Amino acid sequence: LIDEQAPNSLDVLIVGSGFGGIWTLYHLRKLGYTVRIFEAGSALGGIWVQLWRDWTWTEKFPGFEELRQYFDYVDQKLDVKKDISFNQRTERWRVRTEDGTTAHPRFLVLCTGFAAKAYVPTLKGIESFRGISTHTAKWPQEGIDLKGKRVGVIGTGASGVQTIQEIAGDVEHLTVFQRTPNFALPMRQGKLSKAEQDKAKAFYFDIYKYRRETGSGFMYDSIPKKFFEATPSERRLNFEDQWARGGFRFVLTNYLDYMMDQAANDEVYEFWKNKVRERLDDPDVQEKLAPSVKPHPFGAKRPCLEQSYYEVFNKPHVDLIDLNKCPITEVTPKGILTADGVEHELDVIVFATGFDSVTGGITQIDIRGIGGKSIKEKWSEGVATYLGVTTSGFPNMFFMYGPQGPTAFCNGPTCIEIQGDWVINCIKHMMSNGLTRIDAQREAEEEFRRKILLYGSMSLVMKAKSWYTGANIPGKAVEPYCYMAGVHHYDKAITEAAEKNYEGFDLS
Ligand code: NA7
Repeated sequence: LIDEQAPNSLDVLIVGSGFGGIWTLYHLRKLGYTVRIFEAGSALGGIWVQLWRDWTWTEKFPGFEELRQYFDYVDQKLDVKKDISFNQRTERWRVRTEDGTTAHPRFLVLCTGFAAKAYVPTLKGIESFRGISTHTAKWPQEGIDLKGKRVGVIGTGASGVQTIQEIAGDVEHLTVFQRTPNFALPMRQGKLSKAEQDKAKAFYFDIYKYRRETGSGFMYDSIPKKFFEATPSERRLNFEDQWARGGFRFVLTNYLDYMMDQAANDEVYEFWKNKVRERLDDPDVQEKLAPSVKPHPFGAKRPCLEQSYYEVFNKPHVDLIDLNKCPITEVTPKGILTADGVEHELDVIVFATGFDSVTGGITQIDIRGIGGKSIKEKWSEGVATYLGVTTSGFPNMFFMYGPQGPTAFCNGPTCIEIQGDWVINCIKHMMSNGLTRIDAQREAEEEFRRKILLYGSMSLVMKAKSWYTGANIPGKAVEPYCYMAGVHHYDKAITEAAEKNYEGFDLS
């Protein structure tokens, strides 16, 4: 630290401010040397000979309080505190991996992604199943050949949808266990030629720049208009256009307020429902996959992209079980028993049941900060971060694409570029200014959390039980886990904090 501030100016670095340290500091300084103590604790301490003349002890083996008073007295007499850096436990993380590898980095940056901890529900009899069971997080799993197998898929989130459309052509029989239908959007997959990409590269720079100026980090943005400011035919034409283009456009180039205005949201759903129903043969299946009464607002759960998902359900070897009407009673050695008494015989069960998202990847690591408190404990009642990149009490630790960042509502790479740049610039700032420690202030963190909750409360997202809100994991605090005010605003907010000399942080 000292060397970085003024190269070669430090004569002696002492570790520890106990008796020996203070003694040595005091005397070396009298000799005219430049001396510094690094002390792990936050006050003077240790064992030392007494400044005996003026000090009277009360006991032979003085207690903590008296020792503290004694050291205050020492400081008065010798004026040593000014040359001691407290809380200087070398400011490094101690990291140990499962295989025993250790590291002592100055900074710890968690790039664990938002879906690192798979979730499998507790189902009665789950251990008794004699076939193969697997989770989509492990997909594709070597050694599992689904050809000619009877396969059950539980869950119809993005992973379920993708798995179902991929395997439907291979398996002998497919049973899909659905709790909530997915409002899937047409992907419009297509090949990209080199010539096309070479042409686009000419304006990549602008694409990269523009993505940071949009609400969700893509190269397109919401229509800058409220839903009902547009005429019905204008809306219809826009919907058709975005639907035909495919991808996330239908939700991201929609009107500004369709995730806040229930009536607007209802109209978007109607459009979606009719498009999907056109592709389904059986009215019963239509009602299950695109119900007349929607279970939650459109877009309140992450819509996924599909290619042939709906056509799968027109095939005779595919069954769709509505778990709301007919829940799973138990897993049996042969398959899955549902409440209507039917035992669905299966060779393979695929759990497409999601993740302890956003926080799970971090809390599953035993990370302990100041005072030994684990991050899991800290976030057990609700997540608290400052700017979605740090959390107080865990100095010199950063994370990205995680809690309270735009994560769920952002194009992943854009989010990572914004947060990654921020973290890199912060570390650069610290290294070049001889700073060894950065920690978010509690108050700044609380204020940031209030904003996250406020933005969440303005959105229909909170009306669905999903990984966006933690409601998909039993016992997890239900609240908005991500920043919902838009990527451009997020970028601005975290950049401003850095520009204001890391406002809201304690740096030392
Ligand atoms: P998701 O989106 O969390 O989906 C999980 C699915 O599993 C969802 O359909 C759930 O139904 C279902 N589920 C969860 N628990 C159960 C139980 N106990 N019984 C029946 N069904 C259950 O996870 P994904 O892996 O698909 O996608 C995660 C993200 O990865 C995705 O959003 C993309 O961003 C990429 P529910 O809807 O809760 O009724």
